[in-house]
Amino acid sequence: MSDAIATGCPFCGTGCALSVECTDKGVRVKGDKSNPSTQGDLCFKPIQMAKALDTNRLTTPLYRSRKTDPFREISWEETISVLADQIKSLPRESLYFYLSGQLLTEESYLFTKLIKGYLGTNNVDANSRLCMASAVVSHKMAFGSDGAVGNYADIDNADVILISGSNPAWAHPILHRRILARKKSHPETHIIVIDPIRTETAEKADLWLGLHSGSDTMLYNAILSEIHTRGGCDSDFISHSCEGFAQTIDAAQAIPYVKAIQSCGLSIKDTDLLVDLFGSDKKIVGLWCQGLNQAVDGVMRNLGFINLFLATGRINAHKGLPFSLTGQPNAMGGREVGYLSNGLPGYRDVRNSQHRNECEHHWNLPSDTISSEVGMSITDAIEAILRDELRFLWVACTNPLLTLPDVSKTRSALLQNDLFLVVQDCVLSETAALANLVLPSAAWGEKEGSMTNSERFIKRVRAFKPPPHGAKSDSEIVCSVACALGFSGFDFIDTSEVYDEYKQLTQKRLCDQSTQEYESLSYQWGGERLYADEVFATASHKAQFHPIVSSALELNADEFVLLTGRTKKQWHTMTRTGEVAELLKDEEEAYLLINESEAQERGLKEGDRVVIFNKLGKLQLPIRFGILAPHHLFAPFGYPKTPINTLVPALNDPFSFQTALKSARVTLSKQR
Ligand SMILES: Nc1nc2c(c(=O)[nH]1)N[C@H]1C(S)=C(S)[C@@H](COP(=O)(O)OP(=O)(O)OC[C@H]3O[C@@H](n4cnc5c(=O)[nH]c(N)nc54)[C@H](O)[C@@H]3O)O[C@H]1N2
Ligand SMILES: Nc1nc2c(c(=O)[nH]1)N[C@H]1C(S)=C(S)[C@@H](COP(=O)(O)OP(=O)(O)OC[C@H]3O[C@@H](n4cnc5c(=O)[nH]c(N)nc54)[C@H](O)[C@@H]3O)O[C@H]1N2
Ligand code: SF4
Ligand SMILES: [Mo]
Repeated sequence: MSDAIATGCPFCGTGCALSVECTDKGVRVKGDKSNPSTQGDLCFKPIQMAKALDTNRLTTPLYRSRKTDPFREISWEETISVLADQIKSLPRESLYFYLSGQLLTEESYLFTKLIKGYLGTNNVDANSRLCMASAVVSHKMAFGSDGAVGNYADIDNADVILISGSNPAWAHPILHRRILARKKSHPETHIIVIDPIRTETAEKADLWLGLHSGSDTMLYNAILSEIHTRGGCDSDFISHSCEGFAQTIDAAQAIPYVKAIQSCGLSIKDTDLLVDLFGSDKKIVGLWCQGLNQAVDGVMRNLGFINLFLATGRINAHKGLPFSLTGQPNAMGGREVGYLSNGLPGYRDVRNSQHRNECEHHWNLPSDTISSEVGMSITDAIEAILRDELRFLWVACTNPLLTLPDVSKTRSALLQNDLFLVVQDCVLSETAALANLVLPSAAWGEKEGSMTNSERFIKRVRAFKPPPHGAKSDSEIVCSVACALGFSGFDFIDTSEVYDEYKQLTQKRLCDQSTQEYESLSYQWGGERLYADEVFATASHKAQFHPIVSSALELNADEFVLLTGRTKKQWHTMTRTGEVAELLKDEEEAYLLINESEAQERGLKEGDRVVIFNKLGKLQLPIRFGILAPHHLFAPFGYPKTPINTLVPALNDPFSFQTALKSARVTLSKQR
């Protein structure tokens, strides 16, 4: 038996610290009790996934010059030269890169250095665009910088845990366990869930507010205006530490409280409780995730929620705070290294000349090498591919065919004759199957680096087994390509050198980790919670209120809102969790959740297969009964046989360019 290796979970942004042992009977995953962030807790996903680490692995690069040809196995040497030749032969405006919040920090840093520094283009984005972009923008607008404010320990002594657009019972199970532990030890704790679906989280809460999709802004404005009317705002905090309150309260009062609450589909009795709680001294921790982020008004939903906390002086350990939950294990790290199309390492921005200079200097590059132009977002890049403006797309650690909106549009773009598609993945994903060049990567457990979780806690990720022969780590692939392009600055001996170079770029930035040692990384940057001194990262050092326009749901007769999201045991496009029988139990195939009464009105019973359709396409799914707001349906995304994004249009938030993945409109018909 080998020694236990301390590492981190490759799944959700809770970021549990794990201890892994390789035994004669296989890989054994336990919690790492010495980790201060998650204290040894873990759920069943990493335990079960350990059984499938070697299943379906790619072990050799695959190449074809035309997408209609069969793949041919090629050597790594040839692979790197084909890739470098492609990059060299094309104008840099026609290159695009699409990364992932599942890459390790060092991997995202290397990609960012290569693309933004050495290739001089910001045409790179990550799947965080589909996930956290609205939260990033709203944090910058409200607090002056990206970075989640809260701390898991805030859950442990909260009086009220307000969860909106988030189903932690499924998506952040260890945080949910922590929420339930608080309730158990202090039964007077209020757990309140705002979600159109009565999810498992809502089921286990004290109060479920089943609002209509699209009415979050209406709800938060109404609550804010009512708190104000009843004298519950913290005028000292507002006047000393904030700006913009007057305009914000004006906007919030535009629609009378009772009318607003009714148009959300909620009862005054329930929302009155929220108003009272916000007006009290109780500690309220507000958690949110994709129900607020993935919307055409995702930034406004985030800001509307944050406004409630600012207005009542809740940005501290005593009265609580707003705490945005991150989805992927290292989306936080990716944001810190600046992998989105406007970012640079250390929460810098390509539009800021000083930021560009600092990075150029650190990378030994001439001034003005980094472009000041924000790159295209991934959904704009898909359009640009269809217009033949982009000719090269390198996808790493994400499966966009199934997870971007409008699957037929994405498929047409990826299949464009003139697009050279490179996919770096550990298995032949649906996207990799369309590629010109497939780069077999090492996976979790086979590579080294670090990750940052939702509460800004950084920890090491370590290898406990070798990769299958022929697979290379993501870092090694990027460095080999950079060297083949003739770039210096990528001859790192190991990932510790990469981290050491990166961490210097965080010096004196909000996400400062410059004094940390790679080997023993176990560090919460920013301390327990950000802005503890009520000095914010904005120019005026004050937090900013933003007026929010209230909106409500409008549906045509016969139309349903199709909510989409996760299942409890599967991970996105199932490339790894789909191989484990225990994780497929009850989740083998996608389903359509519908209210029983609405199904019965249409003569449908549980298990019947129905067709849902809109102008983008149609899908057939078996129905399950659930409890949802009227005229709402739910289906999980990521199931390759029934890709739900076939029906989701590419409609984006105008500030964050995040897609409204949660609110497709569909019509339902009985299968013929
Ligand atoms: N098991 C599992 N866990 C995961 C993942 C996984 O694939 N599987 N993925 C991880 C990732 S990357 C992410 S981003 C997180 C996502 O974590 P969550 O955001 O918690 O999960 P979702 O299922 O996407 O959506 C959450 C809820 O938003 C609600 N919602 C939809 N529309 C609205 C609305 O208009 N208003 C409000 N208030 N709520 C709404 C939905 O009904 C749903 O219950 O999960 C992470 N954890
Ligand atoms: N309708 C709808 N669509 C959604 C969402 C939704 O709620 N509704 N949620 C969105 C959100 S929040 C997210 S985060 C995205 C997620 O979407 P994706 O990131 O596209 O989904 P994954 O299945 O996680 O894809 C990860 C890929 O990386 C590969 N991989 C795993 N480990 C490694 C590794 O170490 N190296 C490399 N190179 N590859 C590896 C896996 O095999 C897999 O193919 O989906 C988005 N799409
Ligand atoms: S809660 Fe998330 S991070 Fe923790 S073990 Fe489960 S999947 Fe992994
Ligand atoms: Mo996500």
